[in-house]
Amino acid sequence: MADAERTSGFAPSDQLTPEELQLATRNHGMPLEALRHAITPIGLHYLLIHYDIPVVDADTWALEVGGRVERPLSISLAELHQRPQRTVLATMECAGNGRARMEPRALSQPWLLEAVGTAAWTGIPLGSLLAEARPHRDAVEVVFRGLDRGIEGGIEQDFARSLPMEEAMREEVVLAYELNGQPLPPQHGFPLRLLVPGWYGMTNVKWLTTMTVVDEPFTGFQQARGYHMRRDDDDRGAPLSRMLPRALMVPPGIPDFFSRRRAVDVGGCRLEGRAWSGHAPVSAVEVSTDGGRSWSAADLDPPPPSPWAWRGWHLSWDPARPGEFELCCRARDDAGNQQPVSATWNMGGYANNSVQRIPVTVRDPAAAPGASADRT
Ligand SMILES: Nc1nc2c(c(=O)[nH]1)N[C@H]1C(S)=C(S)[C@@H](COP(=O)(O)O)O[C@H]1N2
Ligand SMILES: [Mo]
Repeated sequence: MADAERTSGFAPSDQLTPEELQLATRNHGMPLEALRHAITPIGLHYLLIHYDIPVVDADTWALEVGGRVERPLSISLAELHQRPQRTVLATMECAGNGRARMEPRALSQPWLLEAVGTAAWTGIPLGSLLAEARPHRDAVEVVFRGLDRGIEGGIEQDFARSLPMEEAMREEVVLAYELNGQPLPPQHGFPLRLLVPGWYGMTNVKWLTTMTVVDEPFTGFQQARGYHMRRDDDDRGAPLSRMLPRALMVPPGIPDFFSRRRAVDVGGCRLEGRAWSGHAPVSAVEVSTDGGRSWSAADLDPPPPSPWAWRGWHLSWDPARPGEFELCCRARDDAGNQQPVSATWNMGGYANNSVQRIPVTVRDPAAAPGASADRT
């Protein structure tokens, strides 16, 4: 039982396994300098694909809506395009973001901090389609099934997740066929994906093929086994849903190629980044330049155009002398959730919103290696 439940075990603390590297090269993160874009350009948004990316023929594909409904539906992509559309700007973060920084580290996609992006998703409101299908009174959830199939925890499955009826009917939930004004790229779920603003990434089922209204909670692997905050093998754990608050900073200055350690010149420096929470709007961001011993309030940019998108922040920093510094940032939301210095460990390495730490070397520009050569 313990072995079947455990998807893949734990990693040696100081070595990346070949399997983790294999996943890391398939599923890329958003380079943190792309935090400068309010809307993440296509190709810089992070990617997470459990199995293989399906190739879908848009002419023969149809979305099937069935189960506990009075009017089952089968809708082609062309028909979906003719319905009233809605665009939602939303920040999406993988529940496993930060996993590689947990100790011991769960063997899975080894995210550091980059499993996030913000996009304009266009499609049809899910509620309108459900209303048309007329769910029975006993409906409790909708199950969303993707076209991708694989084996996980020893179980062969289609990627599938469910949502309670009342969440599915929320007005911001869409079935999206466009990303930033372009048809969904294959890797982001062409031709149609679910988008539930505020929830962790796994909720947003890609390559959607069926939606089934059910009268009891869905027990599929991704719903009942994966994505739970489990302390040990015997713990069922609480299911993950909405994103906890997190602030991220654009790493300042310039990087060393291999270590990516930052070099910043003595003098003024603008620290900036973005922060989000799936529970409530971000109310504050604080920055530390001394490894978390002291904190200063950052200035928040005007609220984003959508309550589901991250909010920009900035703070000027004047490192007056050369030396070693550790920059940190943390966010709070209106619901009173505060980003912890160190998040609670759990078996899947989920929801690790521990504060970001960026080691920075502040240098005297005149003494910097190569500086004079570049400037003449
Ligand atoms: N069908 C399907 N949907 C899926 C997944 C998947 O593997 N298959 N991955 C999920 C996970 S874990 C995340 S974090 C998001 C990632 O969406 P993106 O790749 O468009 O950023 O998609 C979710 N939807
Ligand atoms: Mo994810």
